[in-house]
Amino acid sequence: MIDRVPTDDDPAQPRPQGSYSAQDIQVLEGLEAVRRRPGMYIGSTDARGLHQLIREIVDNSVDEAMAGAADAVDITIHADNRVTVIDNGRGIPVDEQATLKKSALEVVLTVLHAGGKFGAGGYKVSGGLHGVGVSVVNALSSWLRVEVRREGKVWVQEYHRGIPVEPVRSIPDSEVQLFKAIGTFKGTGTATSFQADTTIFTDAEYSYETLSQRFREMAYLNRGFTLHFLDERTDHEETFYFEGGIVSFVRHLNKNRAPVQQHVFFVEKTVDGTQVEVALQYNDSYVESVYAFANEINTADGGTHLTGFRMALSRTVNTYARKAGILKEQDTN
Ligand code: 0RA
Repeated sequence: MIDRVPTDDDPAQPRPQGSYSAQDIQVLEGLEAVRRRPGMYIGSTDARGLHQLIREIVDNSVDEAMAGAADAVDITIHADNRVTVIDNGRGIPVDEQATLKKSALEVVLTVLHAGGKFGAGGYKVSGGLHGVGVSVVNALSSWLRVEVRREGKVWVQEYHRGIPVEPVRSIPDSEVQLFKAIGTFKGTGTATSFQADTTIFTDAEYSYETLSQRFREMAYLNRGFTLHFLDERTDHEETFYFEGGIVSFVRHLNKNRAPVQQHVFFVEKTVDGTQVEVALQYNDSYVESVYAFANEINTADGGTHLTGFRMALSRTVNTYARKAGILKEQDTN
């Protein structure tokens, strides 16, 4: 049952013009389901879940980068704990979505699992822990504003607890808020600003360290992609960009150790639509540092990608050692 359909005597609830269609009611039910059981969508409502909100938004920008359509994202934590994320991707489509007869932008922001399904095909590669999309962040925000730069115009929509305050519209430069606040983005892109709902999250403080670490990792995993992070609470600011991607990551890991070879070994291959990258360098210690990722997620417990890599590496080293006479045929591996 829905218990949040706005009524005339409920002025606190924003409400679109006109009457509710069955689809509107489905949207409201979806948002309400997220608000009733946030843990099912965002993992938890503590600090971890709170940080996951930012991650969901930034992951969308990284998806644009993986599609070759964006090369930068700008993340700002404001003094009032509002968060703004701006990318220079294609911008979320704003044209009317055929089945729902609403701007695709509104659909992406309000319909669960609607992200990435519009326009020219979905994303082939997609990062994200839950991958639940921006509509979940919207449902769990007391306020959210999205601005899209596309086709020479800026489009906007604002929401309260995921419910649109007004239809998507294009705005004159004088009404642009988010892109202007950062200033450097021209062309196309998406800017999202949100305030996490404090009635849902038990923790309201973003941790600079947690976010900074994650953004650094994302920069290693997406070579050539720039993440700029500004914390207006403290004026701390960092820019992450690694031309070498995971090669830079391995160099960073071996920074205080003695590498055995000068170069970091790197291989990249796409097999049956699955892209694999490996970077490796030996050092003079006896402890190994292995970091494996799948779809941008650190797979700390390993998995078939890591097992397969280890097997292939051992086999290759053993084969070479036998050929080179370092191992005799009957020697153990
Ligand atoms: C759906 C389709 C397209 C782009 C996006 C979504 C998109 C979503 C987000 C979220 C944050 N930044 C984003 N940038 C893009 C493809 C659009 C096209 O084909 O022009």
